[in-house]
Amino acid sequence: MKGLGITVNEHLLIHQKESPAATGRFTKLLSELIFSAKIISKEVNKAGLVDILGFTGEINVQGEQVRKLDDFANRVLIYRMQRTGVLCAMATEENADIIEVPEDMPRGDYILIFDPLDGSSNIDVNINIGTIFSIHRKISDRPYVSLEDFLRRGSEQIAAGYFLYGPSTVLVYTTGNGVNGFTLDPSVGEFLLSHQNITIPEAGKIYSVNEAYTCYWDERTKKVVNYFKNSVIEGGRPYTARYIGSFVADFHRNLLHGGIFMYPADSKDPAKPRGKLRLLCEVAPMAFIAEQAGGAATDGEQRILDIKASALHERVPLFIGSKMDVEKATEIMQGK
Ligand code: P6P
Repeated sequence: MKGLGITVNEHLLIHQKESPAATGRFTKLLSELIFSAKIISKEVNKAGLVDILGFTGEINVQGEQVRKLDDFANRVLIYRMQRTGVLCAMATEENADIIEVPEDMPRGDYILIFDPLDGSSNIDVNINIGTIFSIHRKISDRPYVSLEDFLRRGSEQIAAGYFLYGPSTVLVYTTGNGVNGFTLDPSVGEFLLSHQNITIPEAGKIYSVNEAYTCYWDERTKKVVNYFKNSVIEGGRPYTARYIGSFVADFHRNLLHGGIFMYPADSKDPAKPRGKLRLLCEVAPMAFIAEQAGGAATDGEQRILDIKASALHERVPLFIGSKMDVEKATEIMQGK
């Protein structure tokens, strides 16, 4: 019937045979992620009205001050995802170590890695923020979970996605068979299919990078940014700059409209020479989505999805978005 949208679960059932990952257990996992996101979305949408803004006074493993909403989102996801019965362990950007599902709870062989609330520096000023998730299957045949089960290549992901909390709450995810977007209809509390088979334009008109760090970049990085900043074609300028400072929001805009997002290596923080974004909980899931939508993602040298993580909170430089733009940036970074 026209006007009745397709829910996420209906979409999963329709496409279950096409996506080996889209099993009943995966549906259960995604449903619990969706329920968690609905809880988080409700708090985000009333953040200015209740005492959920500001800081908890703690410092997370990233050395960042933990915001109350970050902590809330992290606790909701850990609590709910532990009870799905299909996970054996998880890792979150907020916690130093992996979190095994307690022995007294039903367990499965899925592994979940997530950033509970990315872009949290924007929370207090009402700018879009998001939850990013990555799903792997346990590989070791040992009864217990080890760090080795987490230090994987992005190409091994079973699924990846994000929730974007903004004017509407949007879910975008892939199970390796294209990318689809769903928008939460608060009146019925369901995510309805709103962006079917998302395809990122081959070449974009947007470049996203924090140019305040120019003085910290190497010469090749400066050359890349100058290419997008100063390209001229007949009829004017091919690119415009857009940078929200919230990765999920910047990525989502470029995914739909085309463009490149860059967070290059820089020398501003000796503790983070390879840039700020985390491979496992931010970069690899977005790279999976970008490639499934016909785009690309590299660290300036190699394909993101080929990088085998060497540490749980490893950071990597990132060039992600429209295929032609990422290829151009990577060529320049490689000195071609
Ligand atoms: P900068 C948010 O804190 C975040 O991790 C990403 O969401 C965002 O893209 C990036 O940091 C912004 O970092 O250094 O430009 O403020």
